[in-house]
Amino acid sequence: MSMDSNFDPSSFGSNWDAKAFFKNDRGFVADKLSEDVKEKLTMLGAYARGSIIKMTTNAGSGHPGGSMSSLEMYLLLYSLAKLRPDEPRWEDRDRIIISHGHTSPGAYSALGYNGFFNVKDAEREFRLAGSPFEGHVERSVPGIEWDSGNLGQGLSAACGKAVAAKALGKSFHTFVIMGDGEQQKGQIAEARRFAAKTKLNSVTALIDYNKLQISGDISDVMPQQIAAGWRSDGWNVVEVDGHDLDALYAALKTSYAAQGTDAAPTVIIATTIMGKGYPAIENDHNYHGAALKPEQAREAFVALGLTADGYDDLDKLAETRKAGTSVTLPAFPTVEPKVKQGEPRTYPVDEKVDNRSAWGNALVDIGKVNNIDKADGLACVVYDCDLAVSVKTGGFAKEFPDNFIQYGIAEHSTCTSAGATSSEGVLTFWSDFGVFGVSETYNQSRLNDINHANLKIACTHCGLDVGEDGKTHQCIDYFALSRSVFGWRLFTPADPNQTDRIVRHISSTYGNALIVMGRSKMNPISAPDGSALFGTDYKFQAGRTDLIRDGRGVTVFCAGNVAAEGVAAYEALHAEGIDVRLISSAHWADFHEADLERIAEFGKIVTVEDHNVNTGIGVSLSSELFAMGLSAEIIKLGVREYGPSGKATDVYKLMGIDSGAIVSAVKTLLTQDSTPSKNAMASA
Ligand SMILES: Cc1ncc(C[n+]2csc(CCOP(=O)(O)OP(=O)(O)O)c2C)c(N)n1
Repeated sequence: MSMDSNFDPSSFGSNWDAKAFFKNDRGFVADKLSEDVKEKLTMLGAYARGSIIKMTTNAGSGHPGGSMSSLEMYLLLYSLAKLRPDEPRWEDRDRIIISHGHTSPGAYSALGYNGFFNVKDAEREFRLAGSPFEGHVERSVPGIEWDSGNLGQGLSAACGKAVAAKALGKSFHTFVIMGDGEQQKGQIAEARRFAAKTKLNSVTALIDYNKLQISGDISDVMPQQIAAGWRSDGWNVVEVDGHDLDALYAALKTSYAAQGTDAAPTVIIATTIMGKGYPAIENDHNYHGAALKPEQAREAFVALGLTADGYDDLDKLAETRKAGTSVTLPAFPTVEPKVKQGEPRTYPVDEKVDNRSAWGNALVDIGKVNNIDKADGLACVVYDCDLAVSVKTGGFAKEFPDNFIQYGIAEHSTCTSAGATSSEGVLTFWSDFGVFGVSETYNQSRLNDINHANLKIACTHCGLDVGEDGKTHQCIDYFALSRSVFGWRLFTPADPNQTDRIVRHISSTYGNALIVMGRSKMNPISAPDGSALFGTDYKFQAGRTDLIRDGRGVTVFCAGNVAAEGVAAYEALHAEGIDVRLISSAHWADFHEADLERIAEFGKIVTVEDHNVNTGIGVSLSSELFAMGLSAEIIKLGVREYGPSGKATDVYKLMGIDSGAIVSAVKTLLTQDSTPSKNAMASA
């Protein structure tokens, strides 16, 4: 381990090296902690507490209280779990998920003193703009597995990792550490039921039971029966003193050894003291999230027995911090599954099919062509939240029951678990209705994005096309929400054939992706010659728009479900001798310049979307045209209020996004005396 001037190796014995010292004990192999190991962990505890204080005092902010109460858990895990400090992303390592991400100083100290990096770097740069040592744990720091800070998601992530281990045939164990106030989050209950149901005993949960949270005593803020809650959901509950190394070790070892047996998963509820180690702040909730002043920090060093000459380098840390960050760390590597797309299916134009069936069929094809049910096949799972019949993953479930995961009505946890599974190199899908798979789980998708997951979410019942379910079920914000998370790619197929191609495309390209579909059956869109437009010769091109019909005067620009309305409008206008240009967009990346020019060529555009008109494609297109210096008159057709219950065709009509509304908008633009766009003048 890299020593530095403020870490006094003489107190550990000559030539002491954490990496070498703990190496043979990793994997909780010893029956109990040896005196030597215990002594070293105790000493590391003092140093690590000193570093927690240095980090937070130097930054002038952060969370010392919980970091100090969780510390023995961090030390035991980072010292004795199956990890390689020199090879922190070794694929068979145990996974340690920190759910209460604000205790990052605790994790960074324990990792630093185990030789994952130089703890001095974290002391100097904690919370400094540009440093990897962020306020909440970040995966670029060696040893950290999952960015967190949004409380309540860690257990779900741990479950997702455990699902991945099973799918990949790996035997790593996953630990997750949580706060006790955090137990108030409902998502944790979703995850623990899932873990209990699936006997996920490759997960060990730990709770830092310091009985305090930001606003004070956890039982005043929100009374809860933590142990009883876990027990009633079927977990094995072990209660220990969280500062007693022997007791904690015994609990961890027993749970670790239970992996693969018939035992229920274990939660270790560790009673601790917030601010443990500096009596002046112990059990004081004010230090949940407040840094000590330098003079308090100095007092704390003395209380911790850290009095070696030169130990107090707070002034030097403050000085060097001014120079800015100097630590750069490689990004967490992504694990990309190698997926075969299989042969596309083409649905004939005279056969009514729904996009969701096309999705379900493509999914089965992908399962088959990649041998996902064979030992040497691709690791692949599909998550469901009690909607397989409607979202058309039932065929997959029947064909591949072992690859199908029923998570119940627990979308928040499912979203996080599925994201975590995908991050381990497992081809992972989750299918749900739009309101649950997009609108309800925005924050979980955001955290998956921050973690560079590779989750494929297929949402049906998007827009107003939800059958007769009405406004509560109409997801009209998929564009706005998915565009608000930087990494998510949004796909809006126009018909079943394009759905098929896009499912194959997203399966075989890395990154989070959302494909949105309506519910209704439709005839696949035809080319002018009557063949399927997205048929055998069609190749999906990411980031490009599709010319459905060419014409002049006005461009009708649509996305997804409403492309068919665009075709109907084109035909009605054509019958009256008006030929418009009809373009649809199936992938919402930044527009290609040539596409923008083609859309704006006539200076008159009607945009049509089955989405909130205030935050959808119309406004997005307008701003991109403006940025390119292109001007056009635009009529935006879209959803302007929550829609009523009814058949999609009737609801579209009532809400003004059907073919009739498109025809009227085109005629309005054609009768208006308008200034042509710059581009139109140039091409005239
Ligand atoms: C979902 C969510 N809500 C609120 C917060 C703000 N927050 C950060 S820490 C915290 C209290 C956590 O209490 P506890 O789990 O007991 O941790 P400890 O105080 O022991 O560190 C809150 C409310 C958050 N990070 N995430």
